[in-house]
This record gives sequence, structure tokens and C-alpha cells, in this order.
Amino acid sequence: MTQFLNKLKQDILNKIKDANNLKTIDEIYRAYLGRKGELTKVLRSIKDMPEKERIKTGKLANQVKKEIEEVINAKKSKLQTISSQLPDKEQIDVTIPGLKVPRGHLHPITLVQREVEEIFQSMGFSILDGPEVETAHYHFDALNIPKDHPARDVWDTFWLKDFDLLLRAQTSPMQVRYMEKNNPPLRIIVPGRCFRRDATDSTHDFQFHQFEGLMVGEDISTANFKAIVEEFFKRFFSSSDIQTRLRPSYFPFVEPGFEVDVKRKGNDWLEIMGAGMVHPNVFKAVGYNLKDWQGFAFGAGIERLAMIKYQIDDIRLFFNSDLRFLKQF
Ligand code: YSA
Repeated sequence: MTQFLNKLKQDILNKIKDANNLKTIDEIYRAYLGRKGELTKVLRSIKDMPEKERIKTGKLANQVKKEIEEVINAKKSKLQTISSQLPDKEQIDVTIPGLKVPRGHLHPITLVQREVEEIFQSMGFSILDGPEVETAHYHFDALNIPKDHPARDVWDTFWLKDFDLLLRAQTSPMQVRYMEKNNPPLRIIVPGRCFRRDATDSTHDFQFHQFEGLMVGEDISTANFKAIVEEFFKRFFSSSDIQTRLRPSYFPFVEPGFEVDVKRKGNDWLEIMGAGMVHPNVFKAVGYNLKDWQGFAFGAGIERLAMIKYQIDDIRLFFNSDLRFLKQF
């Protein structure tokens, strides 16, 4: 029996040595020290042995059991340490510091648009949205630009269907859409995206944003226009000495017409908006009585305002997705 036990012990120790995972160690334990394990069976049989044999075998068997248990425990904890160091999808380390999720922010054009909306809202204007795909009727005819009028060339843009549907080149069509459905007195602004076949340069892009303004009442005059835009510029640029100038200009849907420039830091002027007193033909197109109403309208470039406010010298920076630029806002 002594020989058998020593051989058994050596076999078990060899198997423990070769085991390279916890599952195998558990299997070894069950095979030899479990309820039906081989060593357990020997230990159970001791009580039936003759006394001399019983004392000798009992002592040896218990020694073997103790030694095997110690070796198994040592190997187990070694394997546990190794497995905790292995990358394991199931493993969660609750002590790892949380990953910082970068927070996004609004695009500078959205920031400027919201600021514009806030200022005009505080002066009693409502904010409207208009379609980016327009009909030739609202974009041209109803704005006093009939077919073959040379002014169509200025806004000749991205046509979508048989010279009837187009990507709008200006927000002015919304003047007509709104006045058709609403009677004066009225004050609205309409911010939105526009598209033009303009060659891109530092102040022009083929895609940009405008906001249309329209104020109609019984005795709205150019003086009201000047007062409103000057107040707007003062608040938008947070400065009472911002320099602006009004230049005569031509738009078929106003009479008289002008353009408004703002002085940039580098001392040159940047055109910000086209404007004027709403042309009688536009009032006729929406069914207003010419004797009762007059008003002004304007269309301003949002990118141009942002360029002056943030001193940006190239409009193309807004949409070329350069994070070094965008992260500054
Ligand atoms: C005029 C009279 C009204 O009663 C109402 C509105 C207007 C403005 C007219 N609809 C218009 O679009 N005039 S505009 O061609 O001179 O453009 C107005 C503003 O849009 C410009 O002053 C400029 O700030 C901006 N803009 C025009 N083309 C641009 C542009 N911004 C960037 N890129 C372009 N390609």
C-alpha cells in the first residue's frame, strides 16, 4: 500500500504541475480528493485494515492528502493571478477612472443665427422657416422678376426641374409666402440656407446663410429701417461705435434699394445686406392694397456677420470641417 500511495502521489503531483488552467485543477481535485476520488477511496478503506497496517497507511495517506491539498491551493492561486492579468472581455475593473466623453458644441453659424434671432425677437419680430427648394414663381415672378428679366441672371442657380424648381439663392421668396397668408402690420425674420453658382473666394461660397427681414405697416419708412438695423448692429457687435454705411443699389423687388456695409477691423468695408422699401408690384402679387401699406425688407449674410464678429478673413473656413478652426467657438 505504501508503494501504491507514493506512486499515486507522484501521479497527482505531475498532473498538477502540467495543469495550466483552473478548470483542470478542479478536475484533478475531484478525481482524487472528491467524494468518489481515488485518494478518498483509500482513506475510506483504512478503517477496515488490520491494526498495524491501519496505523501506517493512515498516517501516510493523510500526509499525501495534506500535501496534495497544499500543492493544489498554491497552483490555484498562481493560476488566478495569471488569469486576472490577461485581457478578458468579461472582466470589469471597477477601479479604472472613467473615460472622458468629449462634449460637442454649436457651429459658429448656428451661434450667430441664434443671436440674430434673439435680438430681432426682442424687437418684436417673429422667426420663420422657409423651404430651401423653391418654385420659380416665389423666387422670381412674385418678386417682380418676370421671365427674361436680366436680374434673373444674378440669381440663376441650381435648377432641379425644367426651370421651375430650384435651390433658393436668397431667402426673399419667404416675404411673398408669408404676406400671401398674413395681413399687416407684420415683422418677421427668416433665417436659412441659400445656394448660388458664385465662384468661391474669401467672401463668397456656393452655400451660405441669409436672414430675410420684413416689416410692413401703415407708415413704415426708410428711417424705421435705419433705426432697426443700427440697433441690431449695436447689439450684435456689442458696440455703439460700429461703423455702417448705406449705398444705393438695385433689386427688382424694392424701390428704392440699398446695400449695407460694415467696417472691418482691417479698415475695409464688407457688404452685409441688400435691402429697400418693398416694391408696389410685390404688394400687388400678394393682394395688399397699395394705398394702405408700406414697408421695408432686407436680406443679410450670416457668414459675413460671423466673419466681422470673430475677425475671420476667409468664409471657406466655416464649412471645410477643420476641427482646429471649429474648436475655437
Ligand atoms: C434685397 C431687398 C429686399 O427687399 C430683401 C432682400 C434683399 C437681399 C437680396 N435678396 C439678396 O440676396 N441680395 S444679395 O445678393 O446682395 O445678398 C445679400 C447678402 O447675402 C450679401 O450682402 C451677403 O452678405 C450675402 N451673400 C450673398 N452671396 C453670398 C453671400 N454670402 C456668402 N456667399 C455668397 N455667395
